[in-house]
Amino acid sequence: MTALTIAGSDSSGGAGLQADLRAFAALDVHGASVVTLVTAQGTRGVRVADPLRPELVGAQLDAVLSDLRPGAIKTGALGNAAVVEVIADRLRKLDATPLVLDPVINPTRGRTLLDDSGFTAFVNDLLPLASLVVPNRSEASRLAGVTVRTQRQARAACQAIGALGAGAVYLKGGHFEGQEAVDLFFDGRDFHELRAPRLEVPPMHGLGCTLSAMMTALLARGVPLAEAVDEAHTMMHAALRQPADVGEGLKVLGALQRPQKREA
Ligand code: PXL
Repeated sequence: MTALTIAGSDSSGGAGLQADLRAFAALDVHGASVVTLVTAQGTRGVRVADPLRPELVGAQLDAVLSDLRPGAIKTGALGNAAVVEVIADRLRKLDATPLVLDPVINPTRGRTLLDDSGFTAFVNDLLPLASLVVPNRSEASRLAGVTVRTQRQARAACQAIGALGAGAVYLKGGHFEGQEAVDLFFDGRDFHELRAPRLEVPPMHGLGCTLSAMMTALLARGVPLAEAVDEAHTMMHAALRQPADVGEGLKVLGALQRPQKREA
């Protein structure tokens, strides 16, 4: 079983394609990786983010897609419009491969990972191809063009993102209720809330990449979408209990474990 990540390199290893490959491996899925941009960063923040030439991104995609058969594909940091367009061009030609978009715009600390024209290209060219988009609240606000603070706004944002062409939306931290952290999954028709006890976690790096990569790996294994988001949510919640201290700045996730072996 193979999944493909199309994402940026994080030299600290906590996020980006390094986090994606680690999540794929935790779910016994072979990872192919197409690099879109290279960052220079430790755990304190992104110092440099440099997109690759679009031809080089296209050549990687052609090499992978003409040979390997990923069961699911995800995107992460994409950099600029030229890179987004070359990816959309190649993905448009695939039919029925689940596509998960992590709409990475700004890292927790440091330089932007998608410029303004890249954002426009992302909305116009990639969103309509997506099976699932996995924004945080600020990304959802930007995509939907509405502020996302309340539960009602979170639901409206999911519907607006669906109307832009995405098949489903998983909004991280859709709202908070007392002691619970609630994520919101919109399957294109109905809303589902995924609840977990709210944890006191230190500032961390790579959570969004890892969550969307776990979903992608499960889809590659043939797990249906609603089960894949639920299982990834459970795995993430368990992993959040063990932050790893690898540098002076943000913590990263420790061990990733699948709760129990299932058939798929
Ligand atoms: O967490 C988002 C992210 C994605 N991809 C790369 C990153 C980051 C955050 O720093 O560096 C390459």
